[in-house]
Formats: sequence, C-alpha cells, structure tokens
Amino acid sequence: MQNKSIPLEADALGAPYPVIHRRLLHWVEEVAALCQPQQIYWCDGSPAEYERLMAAMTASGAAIRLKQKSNSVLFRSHPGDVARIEDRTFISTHHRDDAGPTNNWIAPDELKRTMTGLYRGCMAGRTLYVIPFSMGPIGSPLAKIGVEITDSAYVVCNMHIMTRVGRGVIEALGADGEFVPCLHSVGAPLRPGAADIVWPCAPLEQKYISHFPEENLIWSYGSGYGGNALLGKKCFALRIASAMARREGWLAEHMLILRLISPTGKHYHIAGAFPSACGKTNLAMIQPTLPGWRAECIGDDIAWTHIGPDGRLYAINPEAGFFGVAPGTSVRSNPMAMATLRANTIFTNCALTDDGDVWWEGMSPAPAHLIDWQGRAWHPGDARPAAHPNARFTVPAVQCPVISPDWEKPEGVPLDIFIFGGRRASVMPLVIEAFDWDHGVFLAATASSETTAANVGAVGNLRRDPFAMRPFCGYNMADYFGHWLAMGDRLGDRAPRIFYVNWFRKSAAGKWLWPGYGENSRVLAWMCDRLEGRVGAQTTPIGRLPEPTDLDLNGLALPTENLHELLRVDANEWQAELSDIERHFTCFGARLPERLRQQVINLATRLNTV
Ligand code: O2Y
Ligand code: MN
Repeated sequence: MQNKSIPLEADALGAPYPVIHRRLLHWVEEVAALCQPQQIYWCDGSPAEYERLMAAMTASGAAIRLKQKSNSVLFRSHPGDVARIEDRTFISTHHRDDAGPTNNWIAPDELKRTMTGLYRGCMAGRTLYVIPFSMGPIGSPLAKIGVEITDSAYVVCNMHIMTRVGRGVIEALGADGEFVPCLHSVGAPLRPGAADIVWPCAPLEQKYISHFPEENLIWSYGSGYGGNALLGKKCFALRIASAMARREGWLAEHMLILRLISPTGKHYHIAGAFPSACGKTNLAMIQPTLPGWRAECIGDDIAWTHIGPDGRLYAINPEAGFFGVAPGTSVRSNPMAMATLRANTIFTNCALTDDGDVWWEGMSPAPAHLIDWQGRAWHPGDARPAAHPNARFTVPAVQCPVISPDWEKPEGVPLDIFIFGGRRASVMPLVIEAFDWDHGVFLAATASSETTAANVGAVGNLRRDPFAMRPFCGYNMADYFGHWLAMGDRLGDRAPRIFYVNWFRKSAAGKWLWPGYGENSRVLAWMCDRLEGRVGAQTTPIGRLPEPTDLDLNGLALPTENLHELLRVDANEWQAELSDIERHFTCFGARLPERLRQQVINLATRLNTV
C-alpha cells in the first residue's frame, strides 16, 4: 500500500495526514489495544486507495472483476451473511422504555461487556482501517461526521462510494469537532499463517449491531454485509441521527428525495418513505410518462431535514451513493438505475454470466448458463434463484443520469410533499391525501407493508412499519410520533402536504391493478395539482382521494374497473383495519401521543357515519 501500513508500535498511529484531534487518536489507540490488529491504516478516500484495496481483494479471490463493466466487481458473501439482521440489532439505552417496544434492547453495561469480550483480539492477523467520513457534503451546515474503524477492505471500498471519505473530513473535524465513533469487525481473527476465507464473518448468535444513542456510539460485530457493516448508512444516518434529530429539533428519515418539474417549469420537492424494497429507488429515479413532466433524483434512501430561515423544511441526502436491491431492477422498472450501473460499481451476491457480466432475476430473460451467487453452476429452471433476492449494487450517486444538479446543495432543497406508503395487495387505495398534519402523521404511524427479502425473516407477512422507520428509529417510536407532531406545530402552514400511496393493490384474481413505474407520475402530478388548488378530490372516511376524473390518465389504457378498484374504500375492510390499528397502537401504552389516540377516534367516527 502506498499509504504505508504502520506497525502498532510506531508513533502517531500512522496517519498519513495530520490528525490533531486528541479524542479521535485516543479512541483509535484504545480500539487497537482491544482488537489487536496486525496493522493500522488510515484511509484517505482517494481513487488510488480504492484501486489498491480492490486489487488486493481480486488477488485474494474475494472480488471478481467484471469484463463487461469498467472498474466493476462482484463479491459473494457468506450464505449466512446476506441481509440486515433485525433480531441482532439493538438500541441500548439506560432505561428500556427509551428504546421502546419496536426495538431490541440490552442494557449498555451488559451489552458492552459482552461485545468487549468479542472484540478482544478479534482483528488478529488483519488490518484495522480508520475511515473518516462525512454524511452530507463536507462543510454543509447540515452534514455530520463519523469515523468508522473496520477490519474489512470490502467495507472501506463501499464506504468510499456511499459517503465522503478522507483527509477533508479530518480537516473539518479540527482539534475537537464532533464525530460519531463507529466500530466494526467481521469477527473472524486470523491465526498466524492461517489462510483467510473470501467472506469472513461470525456465527449468527455472535452478531451484534448495537447503538448507544445516549452517547452517539455504534458497535457492530460479526457481519460484513450492507447496513450491518457500512455504518454510515442505517446505523448512523438513521438510528443514531434520529435520536440526535429529536434532541436538536430536526428529522432523520428513511426517505427518497426527488424533484418533480411541471410542464411550466415549477419545481416540487418530494420526500417519500417506503419500507425496504418497495420500489423506493425506482421512484427516486422515476421517468414520468405524463407529457411535459420531468424528474430529478436527489436521494434514494435517507433524508435529513431541517427548518430553514424561511420556516420551510429543507432536505439533504446525507449519502453519496446508492446501495440498491438488484433483483427486479431492469430497463423497464428503472432505466436510470441500469444506466447508473454501467461502471464503477460493486455488485454483491448477483449471478455471473459466462462473458463476465452480472445478472439477476427480473433483469432480462435468463441466460442458458450462469454462476449463481454462491459460485455454483446455474441453469434456467433450477429451483433456486441465480442471484440472492437481496443482492445489491453499490454505485456513486453522481453516475445517475437524472441526478439533480442541486443534489449536493449544502442547504438542501425545500420540501413541498411527504409521501408515505407500503405494499398492500388490498384495502389501501392508490392514493390518499391527509386532511391535515396530524392526520398525515396518523397515516404514516399506521403504515403497513408485506415483508420482503431486505431483512432476514419470513417474506409476505403484513407488518405495521410506522414511517418506514420501524427497523431504523433509534428511540421510542411513540416519542418519535410526538416529535413529528411537534415539528408540524413549528412548521404551521409552511409544512409539506402529506399523502399516502399504495402502488401494489391487486384484483381478486391476483393481478396488479396499477402499472406503476413511470406511470406513478400521474399520481405525483395529482398531488402537485392539489397543492396548487388546480384539481379536485373526494372526501372519504380515510382521507381525500381523487375522483376517477381527477387523475390525468391520458394515453394510459387503464381499464375502468381497475381505476374503480384502485380508489375503492371498503367499509368492512376498514373496520378490520381500524381494529388492527388499535392493536398496533396498544404496544406503545401511555407513551402514545393523545393526538394519535384522537385520530383513531376520528377514523372510527368517520367510518361509522358513512
Ligand atoms: O442494509 C442492507 O443490508 C440491506 S437493506 C437496505 C439497503 C439499502 C437501502 N435500504 C435498505 C433497507 O432495508 O431499507
Ligand atoms: Mn432503506
């Protein structure tokens, strides 16, 4: 390595640039003493560093270079390390109630004792990488800094893409700047002379993805995969940041950000929260089919929003790349993502074609022969998928052909609309406009979706996923609802309008009723027109819905019965839904804000008076 690896006994811990931050140096020293790495390496974030690490991983067999895509590689994970592991994810607060009923909890002392035992000597034979990174453009008043320590070069390369890494961050930190310490180990020490395996990790019961929101600290052990290991993403930018945001009066949300441009050139900024693998990346890169409308992508997964000097809510995307689900991504579902992936991409758990490209289910007809995500020969008709259902791509956001010229604006973009949603085959109509902010918070707090492969667990079950934040809220979800209500009070009439969508309703015969993808622009345009008072709506017990004639469906051959079914509110189904919502709220006990209890009563009253 050009950026020389320094043995532990060398002074100043071997940083290749000046580090004057005593607390940071002390922390690195402390972790090194505990984890006992062979060497310490400070990342500079340069392309040369990325290339050196990739070359080493290619030589070791961990990475496979793709012949058909420039500077792109394929990794295959351990078959037991393929997704986020919610059962092993912990919010560790002094009082259990501060983590709340939707989070796993272990007391900080106990969790630290257990994990310290695991960390002891865990980096033997490995390199300890120090990754200074910024979430948000370096220097933006809305950005925050983290430092990840990891023993995985795969993590370093992914962090290069997903965050801003390097000496600029250290400079921004200065002597005493705030940073979130993020400690990660794959949990697989190497005995002297032992050969490494391509994807080291620890057994499930030793995996811990731990958050200490009271001290802005992250400890992750045992997994090398995605959100478990790239600690800037779900761990920092959502779980820790949501707790910071509550203390500091802003919002850290699991939301895409997009700019929709009307035929007259007016900009509408939309932030949308959807549970994992519900087409969020597709919507973030939407190609509107409605004539005259255009869209630009600002972010596909996370939004940090602050109230600006004019009283409006401004959003930044704290990430620098996309870590998207590959299966299902195609020229039809997301042509912009396919174009984004042309080069400089890390693929994980995709299938490999004979000519050295990647393939996954839903991309195109299956080739006659592939190597599957576990390295075995695969043929069409084989019972197992060729790519893992949670196979991923990691790619720089700047490569997206429709990335907004303002995606890195330090002050963010002013939000006009919040959209919440989920995947429901029945009950939920295509779109609902909330009556007001409190009703919007209620719609978001009761959001539900059928589960997918993004998390380890059963697929296809219905689960309530409030604000699409169930796996990502770093404190008691009832307090989070209260924080949203309080933000609404501060925003007053400058608050974004709130809508709820369901692109996934099916007919009795099990067929999709709505074509989705670029056609979703018709629903987005209705929302924008509602803001302008240009289009009507019908008032129903569950909110305002478009009348069939309010949606611009020109050029779309949508059967009338589909439209009718998409906008149908079934009183019996909604009585059952109401009971389920009441059950869902019960778990929050006395901490549930009174204003949400009132929303349940309001819904019941409206349903009983139709
Ligand atoms: O983090 C993972 O391992 C996969 S889950 C994921 C990845 C990127 C964006 N969002 C998600 C999610 O689960 O919401
Ligand atoms: Mn996500």
